[in-house]
Amino acid sequence: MIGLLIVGIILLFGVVVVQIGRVTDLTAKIRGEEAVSRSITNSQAKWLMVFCVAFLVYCVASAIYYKNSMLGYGPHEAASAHGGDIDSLFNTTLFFTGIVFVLTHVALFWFTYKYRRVEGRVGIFFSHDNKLELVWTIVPALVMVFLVTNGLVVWNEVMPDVDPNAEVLEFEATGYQFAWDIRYPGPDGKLGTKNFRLINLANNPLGQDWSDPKNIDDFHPTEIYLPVNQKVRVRITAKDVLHNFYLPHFRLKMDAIPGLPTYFVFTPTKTTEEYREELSKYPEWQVPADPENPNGPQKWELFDYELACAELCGKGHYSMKRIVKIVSQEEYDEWFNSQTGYYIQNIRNTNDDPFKAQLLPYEVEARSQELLSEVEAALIEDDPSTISINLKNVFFNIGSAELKDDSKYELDNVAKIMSEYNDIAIEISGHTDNTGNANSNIVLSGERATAVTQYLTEKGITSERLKAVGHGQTIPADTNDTVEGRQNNRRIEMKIISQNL
Ligand SMILES: [Cu+2]
Repeated sequence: MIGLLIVGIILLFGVVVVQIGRVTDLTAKIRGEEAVSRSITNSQAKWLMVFCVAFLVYCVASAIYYKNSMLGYGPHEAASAHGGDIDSLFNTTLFFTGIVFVLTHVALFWFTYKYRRVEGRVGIFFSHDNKLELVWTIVPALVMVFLVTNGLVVWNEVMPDVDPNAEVLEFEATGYQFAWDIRYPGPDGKLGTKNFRLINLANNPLGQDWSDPKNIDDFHPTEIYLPVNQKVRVRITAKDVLHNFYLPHFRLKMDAIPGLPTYFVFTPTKTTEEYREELSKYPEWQVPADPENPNGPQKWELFDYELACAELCGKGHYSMKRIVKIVSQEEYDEWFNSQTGYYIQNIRNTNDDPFKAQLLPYEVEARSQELLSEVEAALIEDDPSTISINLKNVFFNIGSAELKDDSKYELDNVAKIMSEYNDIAIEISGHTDNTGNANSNIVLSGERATAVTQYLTEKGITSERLKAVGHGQTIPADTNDTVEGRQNNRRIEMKIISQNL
């Protein structure tokens, strides 16, 4: 129906044009061609002047009307340290190009009016004018030199990379069709190495080399958190086609190129909360975020900085959005500490783990804390000797009392705790599962317990504070019917047998 109406309107418009043409022809015949042509020229020249004024007024009015929606104006002042420089660069350019824009338009339309066809007036012809040539070459050249110099100064301030040894928070953004993979370096502060040949969509989207210890704590968060006023270096890269890492509120925009990391260093200066505060002062943000729910949160309350892709990289391009949160250092630390490494979550102890049978430093550290709190918990009991503490990761070669190398971590922790609490004595007990001869199990478990106390003596704990016993299979901790149960039964335990030595 609407289509039919449109066709009808177009047809009618065509008829009107043809009719006007006919009427003009007829009047021209009646009044003479010359007179008609003169009157048309005059009215066209006047209407063009009217159009010029209306157009310029419209340009200025729309700029003023939409001012608060533009980056750099109203609530949208830059949220980064360098952003103000870029904004003032834009303003300077806008000032000069604005003057030229107005002048050329006024001249264009004024000339069509002033030099409209007038009976008997002839144009002046001249082939060359040195003065004119000089003016329109030198003036734009001077303005260009000023703009380019200004631009170079800002470029040099905004673009330099950081000193390789500088304390800077670095994270990595990898664009792909159609999302960003974000990677943070974890507590070691260093991003692990990558190799594109290792990329595997199932459990290694970035191709991290798991044999590099720097990769162990790297984590892949869903949101980008950054502490306010902290210098940040983003390593920007891509996996498939060109993307563009764009943080409009921070005036940061950098191409993401497959195979060639680019960098951008910036310092966020406004927290998300502060930016929201700023927005809340403007009426256009004081409206319900969801028009269907007038009592719900207002638009400014739900504002978030965002990362977008500013390259038309494919049909899902619009979905390359990530929330960016700028928070205080305390909030950042809390968030940072709640993250778990990608390796720890997805790779540890799988077949892709090159450290499968080994203990890793973070595990040793975590176990050290755990053991200390188990000992402290036992010490506040009325009778600590009722509490058996299972010593984890104490391993022996099969059928022998020879300690394996990995056992030293746990035993060193025991030695450390005993030096700290230098008034306690402990009993080390050995236990086995029910395979083999019961008596020889008692002997073996006793020898293993002794091997442990011997190791502790070597670490400087006096033998009076240590007692070794072997219980063999007599005190099982689990069932002996499953492999796992038997494994739990083969163990070394520790008990605090006296305090205040
Ligand atoms: Cu993209």
